[in-house]
Amino acid sequence: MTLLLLAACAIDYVNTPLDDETPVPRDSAEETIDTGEPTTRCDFVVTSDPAGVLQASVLASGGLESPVSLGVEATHPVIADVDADGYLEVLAWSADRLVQLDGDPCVGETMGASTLGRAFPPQAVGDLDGDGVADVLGWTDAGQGVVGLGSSSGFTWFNVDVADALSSYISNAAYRMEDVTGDGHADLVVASYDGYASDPTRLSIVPGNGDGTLGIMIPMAGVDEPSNGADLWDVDGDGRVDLVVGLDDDGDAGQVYVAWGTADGLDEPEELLDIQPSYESGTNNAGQGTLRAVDLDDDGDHDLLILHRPNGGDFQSTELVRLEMNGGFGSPSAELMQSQLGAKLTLAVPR
Ligand SMILES: [Ca+2]
Ligand SMILES: [Ca+2]
Ligand SMILES: [Ca+2]
Ligand SMILES: [Ca+2]
Repeated sequence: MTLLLLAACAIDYVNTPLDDETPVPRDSAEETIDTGEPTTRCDFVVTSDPAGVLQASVLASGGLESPVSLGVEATHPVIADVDADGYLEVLAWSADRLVQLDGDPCVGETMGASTLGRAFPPQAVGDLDGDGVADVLGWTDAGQGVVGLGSSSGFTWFNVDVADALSSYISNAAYRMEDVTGDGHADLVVASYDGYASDPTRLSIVPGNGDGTLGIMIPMAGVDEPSNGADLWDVDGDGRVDLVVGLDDDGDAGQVYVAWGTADGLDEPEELLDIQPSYESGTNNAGQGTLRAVDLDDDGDHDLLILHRPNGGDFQSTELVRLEMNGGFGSPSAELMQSQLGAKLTLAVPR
């Protein structure tokens, strides 16, 4: 794949509050850099280094600053303000426990990890109960769904049934939980496949009830190949949330699909882009990865971040590229953001 390197846009990054609340300043002694500005808050992206240790890259000036190690080997990171203090936290899966990393990398703070006493990797983040505070959802190895409702006083945990949406091999949640059924309540979307090689992806919606609980799984049209990445956002700006899903090294390696949002669901997926057009069939090619959407250049629509193996083989050569999604997709240009990332499928963006 030829990467067209785009000149970084000289746009000052503007912090986007997650809600209308004024950030609560924390103990100033925690901050190692005095910016001279009012309380600093920013967004950052989490990937991992070749050893699988999480690292944060602050979003600034239309791109990503150099990554800073978070000192914790973990997978399945999600980023959201789960305690309503105006600062982002990272939830991740480390040493078989759910951990929360606190601290603001935007002002040079070290993010410290604490164990939440739960044993499931985060899969998705969103506001399931509509209280304005981000919630987390995941499932255990045994397929038991778990929801943690975020609040200023900590999480409220309970089990949910997501078993019908999962497969015995691989199941990936769309990173964000957003309303795709049109009732105003955030929903879970799951992409799962039953084995390696060219098995198709089953897609399903597990509708949210608006109180954190989930309803009966709704199957939707799937795609022909395995999928390891999925995210929900309004790609074409028509006011309806869309599903972007794909990225495997088998079948049509590197293929990404979009399922356009309808009034009450998601349309049949269609081809969106292919980051490995040199591989149109076969198994174990380059292209396996994951994807997340984030507005890197603060122009109001999201860019697509794709973490993938451009050369096949192990994940030592994983790289992160940005695809511009200006009001749709057209022929996306790719800009290399980071290379030589390690652990596979470790990519989180602010909810
Ligand atoms: Ca917070
Ligand atoms: Ca919530
Ligand atoms: Ca819904
Ligand atoms: Ca849309």
